[in-house]
Amino acid sequence: MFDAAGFYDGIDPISYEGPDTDNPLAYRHYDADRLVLGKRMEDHLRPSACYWHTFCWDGFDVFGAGTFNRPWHALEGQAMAEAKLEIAFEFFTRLGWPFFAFHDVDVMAPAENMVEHTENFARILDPIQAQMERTGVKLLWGTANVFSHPRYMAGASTNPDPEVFACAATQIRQALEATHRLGGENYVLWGGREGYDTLLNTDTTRELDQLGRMLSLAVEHKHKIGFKGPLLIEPKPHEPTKHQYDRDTQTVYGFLSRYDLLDDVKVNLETNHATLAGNSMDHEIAMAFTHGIFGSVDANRGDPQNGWDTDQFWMEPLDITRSMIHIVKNGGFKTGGFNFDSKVRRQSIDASDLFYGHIGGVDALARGLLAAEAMLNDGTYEAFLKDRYAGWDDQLGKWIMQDASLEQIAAKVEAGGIDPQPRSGRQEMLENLLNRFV
Ligand code: XUL
Ligand code: CO
Repeated sequence: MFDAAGFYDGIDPISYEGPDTDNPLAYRHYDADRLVLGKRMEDHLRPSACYWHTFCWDGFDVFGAGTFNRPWHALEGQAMAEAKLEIAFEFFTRLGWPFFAFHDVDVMAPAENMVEHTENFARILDPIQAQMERTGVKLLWGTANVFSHPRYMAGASTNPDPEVFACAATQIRQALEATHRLGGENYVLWGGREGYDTLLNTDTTRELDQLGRMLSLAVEHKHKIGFKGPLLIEPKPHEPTKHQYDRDTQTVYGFLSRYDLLDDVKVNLETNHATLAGNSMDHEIAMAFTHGIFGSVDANRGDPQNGWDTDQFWMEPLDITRSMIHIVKNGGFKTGGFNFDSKVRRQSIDASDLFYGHIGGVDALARGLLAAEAMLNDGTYEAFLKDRYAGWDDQLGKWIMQDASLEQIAAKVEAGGIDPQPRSGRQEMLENLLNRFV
């Protein structure tokens, strides 16, 4: 019998001890039951640990082999999958978080072909359900990995070969049904290789239609099986492909409008993807709310000195607070949460390092949430914004937005009496205000 608890020897369940504790294995700010703006902190943050970085990755990178000593990696097939499952749920319960997230291939015995995939994935669902029932840990989202297997090297939905599309559709069907059966709250589609490496071999018109077709099929199936949660596209501009079609929130919004998918599909925004696209995370969040497609967040960060997806734990107080303000003032998560699509560094080889990463990450989110609460309670920020746009709630603003023609507007200006006076944008004052509460 695999000794899952043994892997975490000496690590007790993590609890809140407050900002002054010197225990590195305790929460300093994440206090699940603390009320923030009338809601429990846990219900604001809805933290979720991910399966792939934490239990599947062995520390390999493009220059070297795995560095982690994870006993379950030495096992094979179903025994490996079940040992990993035990390890994962020991971790989730020690963290005391409400959610986890997985890809089909993360949880199952490895499969060579689609027939094996179908069998192996089906075989792990009862054990997952049993662990969820035993621990009360819930599924934030499920997804299908349709980017790692060599068959997907030229894309899944956007592959030039319809047989590959069919395999991806099969995985998506199975993963969506599994997510539904396990009570998952969302279903995610990250278009890992839905893009191109060179336009010389790519028909972008066909590929976008294929991507639209896959999404429409998934939406239809979601309704057929009665899955109530949203499908979430996860924007990313590139990596592994040179260009990914789901570039950023505004691009995804255009795609969803074009294929008439706005009722059923939202976005899962990842910090490191936003920065790779040259956007800030608060930009992506603000745009998602503006377009009515905010779904969930993959919390992590990149490194400003290298241009790839390093998936580090998100530890930037100002950045987190700016993002949190937009989430909180727009009503927060509905079905989404903060999924930690984050991983420890390759030299962080111990079980304790997994805890340090997740403890620090959720503490940083908690601090950001408290700072956002203070900033919103202070009122200066929202009053400033209201005042800045007040003209649009007055007569002239309403008339322009609702009734006037270009001719009428011009006639009014030409008659004199309209002479706008410049007003400060107060950026420094607002930045100082933010810094005060962080
Ligand atoms: C890859 C990434 C994925 C998705 C799920 O950059 O973020 O892990 O979150 O497929
Ligand atoms: Co992600």
